[in-house]
Amino acid sequence: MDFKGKVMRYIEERLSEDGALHFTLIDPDPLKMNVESSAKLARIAADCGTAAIMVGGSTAFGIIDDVVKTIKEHVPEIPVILFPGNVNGITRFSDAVFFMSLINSSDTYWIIEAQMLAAFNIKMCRIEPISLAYIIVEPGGTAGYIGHARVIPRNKPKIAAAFALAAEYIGYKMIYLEAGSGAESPIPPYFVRTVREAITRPLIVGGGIRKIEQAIEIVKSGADIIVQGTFIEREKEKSIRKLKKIIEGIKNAAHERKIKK
Ligand code: 1GP
Repeated sequence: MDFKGKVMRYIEERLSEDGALHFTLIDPDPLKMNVESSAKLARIAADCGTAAIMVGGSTAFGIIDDVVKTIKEHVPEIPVILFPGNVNGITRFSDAVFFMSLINSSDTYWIIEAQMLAAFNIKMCRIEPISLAYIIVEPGGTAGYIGHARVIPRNKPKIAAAFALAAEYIGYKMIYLEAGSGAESPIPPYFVRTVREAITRPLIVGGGIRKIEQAIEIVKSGADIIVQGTFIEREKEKSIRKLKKIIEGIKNAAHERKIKK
């Protein structure tokens, strides 16, 4: 399917159909993944019902072109969205890019300068930019360290909510709450709820989500999109049954949430 220029519309349509979605993050770090294993994981995730494949990571380099091209060949039915860790995380083979700004960084490079450096490249690649405010919460992992984030303490959800509301007022299309890839525990439900209540734009939550109960609680608290990377990477084929259940759980939790409203 051709998603060129239609990815944000696809996300909005899927959100209005399903209530909440699951995205799979593939980190094409050549030290742990190769082109074939990345495409295989993407295929497994799509078979389980994930709604999009995100490709990127803080330390990804080198093989991004081949990884995205191969994923597109093996998984044509859902979009591939870049999740770039830096200006080198762009490839013309993807459908869209999260044009993200790490809004709680203390370094202007991660807020607007990397974006300035990448903007014309994205225009020439003809991939759809989807503006996204990226907010890193404690512990923050590699993304927090590399991005000079002033990580938001877990007992200060109002700070994150204020960042998210400011991002919505500025005009970002989506808000992403990140605990850091591989975080010991995901962002807690009360934290997600506080941010949800402040904003109307789609809310993405990721980092450390491994169990169905965690995904369900986060959706019940108002997340629109759950991102999983490490869990799928670690479990590989073994994740199929569990991942199907998690994605079903997300859908059911969103349905319940809708009825309660
Ligand atoms: C990281 O939020 C994503 O950017 C996914 O985190 O790898 O912990 O699933 P995990």
